[in-house]
Amino acid sequence: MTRVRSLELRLVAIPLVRPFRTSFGESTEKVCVIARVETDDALGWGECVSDVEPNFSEEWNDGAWNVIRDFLAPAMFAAGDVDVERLASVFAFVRGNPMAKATLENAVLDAELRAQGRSLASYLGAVRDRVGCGVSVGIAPSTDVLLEQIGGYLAEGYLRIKLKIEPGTDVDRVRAVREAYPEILLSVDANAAYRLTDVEVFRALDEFGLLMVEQPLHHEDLWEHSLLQREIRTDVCLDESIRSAADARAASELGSCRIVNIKQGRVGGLLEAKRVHDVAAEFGVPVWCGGMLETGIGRSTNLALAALPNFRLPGDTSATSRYFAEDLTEPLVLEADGTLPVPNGPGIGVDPDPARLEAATRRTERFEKE
Ligand code: OSB
Ligand code: MG
Repeated sequence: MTRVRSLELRLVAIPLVRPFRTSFGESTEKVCVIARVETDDALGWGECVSDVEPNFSEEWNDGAWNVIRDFLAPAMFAAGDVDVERLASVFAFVRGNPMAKATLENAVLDAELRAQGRSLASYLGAVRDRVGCGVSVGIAPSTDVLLEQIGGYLAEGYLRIKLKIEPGTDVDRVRAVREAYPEILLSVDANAAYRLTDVEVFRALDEFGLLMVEQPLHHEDLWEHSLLQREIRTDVCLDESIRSAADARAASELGSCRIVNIKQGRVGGLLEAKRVHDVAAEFGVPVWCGGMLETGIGRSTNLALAALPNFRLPGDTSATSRYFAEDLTEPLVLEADGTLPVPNGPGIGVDPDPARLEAATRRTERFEKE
């Protein structure tokens, strides 16, 4: 049981080492909400995976901040002594808003585990101490620039390359990458930019031996994904469409995908993420850990999750240098074998550097239990 005494929210901003473009927009900096909770026994940290605009999902930073301030934090304080495994039910009166809910659940869980001296990885049931890393490569200004970027990532040792695609910047780019690198593990992520009538694009992509095609169609359409999956050989992987373990079950039953990308924030936190993992395992569907360009706080959380047994493919959690010149935490550094170590200290196993956190902060608000 944990009693949260106070909550501090910060909006932080850190420049990205290069712009990151997807089918829904471009970012040049990482801007996110960081929660710090203080319990009777420890401090805990949680990073919200929402972005500046509601384009990957319905949530966005200012919205998440207000939902936490006006609904989730008051409910958490009113609940008093609360078991982190019951926190989701304390928050259930708020419809949706998984990223905001996950932020507080992560922070409370981190505090609880720090108080016990136990690592998040051990709590979740980790079976490995390092995690295979891929890179998600944004839509580049040209094919030459893309090939140069990929060459750099492969030289660093990354085990899988994921290309962001959008209509018009897809088959030709993938062909060029495949010709340059015939053997690499390669996938694409459309972030819901296509329609079922674009099936010819995916038939063309079938020729390149891709590991998967991630979220090709509308985020709310499991049915159309099941139709597309029947029409193509490449495995469909769902990201945006999977918001819960129930969605994972529906998608598996329907045959909407053969692989699931798990992002703990997208599904409302680590406990639901573990349930998604378990449902997928039940259906023989491999999962891998996605990312949202998190700082070291969120990426350490992801590394613990990715140590569970059904995370069978390299994930999107990359080293600090792929995102930031300076992170909030000590840099996470890629090992020679293309892995990142799973943090084994108490809780998420890393701490934000106070000076860097302060320098990155644009706004702070504190809430106390009455
Ligand atoms: O769809 O997986 C995605 C980043 C922001 C929003 C959505 C996605 C991504 C990525 C980057 O692909 C993954 C990462 O390096 O964190
Ligand atoms: Mg994705």
